[in-house]
Amino acid sequence: MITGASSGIGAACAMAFAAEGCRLILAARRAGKLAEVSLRARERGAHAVHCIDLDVRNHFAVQTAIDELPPEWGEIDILVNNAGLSRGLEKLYMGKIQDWEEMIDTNVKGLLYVTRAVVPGMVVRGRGHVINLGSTAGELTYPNGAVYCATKAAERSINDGLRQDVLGTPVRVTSVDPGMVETDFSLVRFRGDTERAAKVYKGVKPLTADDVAEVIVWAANRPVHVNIARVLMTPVQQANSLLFARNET
Ligand code: NDP
Ligand code: 8X3
Repeated sequence: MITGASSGIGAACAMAFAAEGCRLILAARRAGKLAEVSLRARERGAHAVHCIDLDVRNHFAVQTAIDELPPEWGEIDILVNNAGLSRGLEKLYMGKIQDWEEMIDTNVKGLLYVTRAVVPGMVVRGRGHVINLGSTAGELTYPNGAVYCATKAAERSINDGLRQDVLGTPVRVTSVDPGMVETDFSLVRFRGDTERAAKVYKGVKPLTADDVAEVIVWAANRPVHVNIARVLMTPVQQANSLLFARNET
């Protein structure tokens, strides 16, 4: 099951797991985009695909979606907790409360809701792997991004806490923490301002969504006794969330 599978890293994960012949549950709010990803995933080799129109901020909807999965889809082996977003880039004391709430509700509470709905089944069945999307932003806060960075710092704590809480079961827990990845992320952050979004990637060859998906599938494909706790990955031109070597052009 991949949340936020309608674009970017989530859609790339759908393709990468499809190439492994997996059965995929794809979740996001934009049903049309999900249907396109679903079609491509089938062409790529997915054994079968089940799409769920889901807003992870709605606890009741998340729990119901998991509880009401058709029986042949009920046993989720791998959960990629990917749904997430940033909104705005401004000084904390000038930030918009609505933006903060959207980021916290999606990146922290949404991740918790999906985890709470899916992991009990993994524990009972004695198999499962949760792969959470963290970020370099969770390691080192950058100016004007305190709330987004805080959500990814929270992901880090939740990832580490869950790994401790499933200890003694065969369930694995991994955080994949990328730096700059060129997706719709900046377009969403700047609410469709393409010029401002393009500036984020100026003079840098960013990671692609496929680069991240490859690492996620790699973590999932380790032998069952191996748990990859965390993978921090950046473009070569990025050292951390603050330091870049941009080409002068
Ligand atoms: P995209 O904007 O391309 O994709 C975000 C996905 O999240 C979309 O599929 C969107 O689907 C989904 N989503 C957002 N809000 C909700 C919601 N309330 N309920 C369900 N799905 C939701 O960005 P990325 O692929 O880059 O982002 C994916 C993850 O990777 C995020 O967690 C992000 O924080 C993280 N990340 C991104 C980095 C980057 O530089 N791009 C770097 C490090 C981490 P829909 O709108 O259809 O609901
Ligand atoms: C996304 C990467 O640095 O733009 O998590 O916040 S960054």
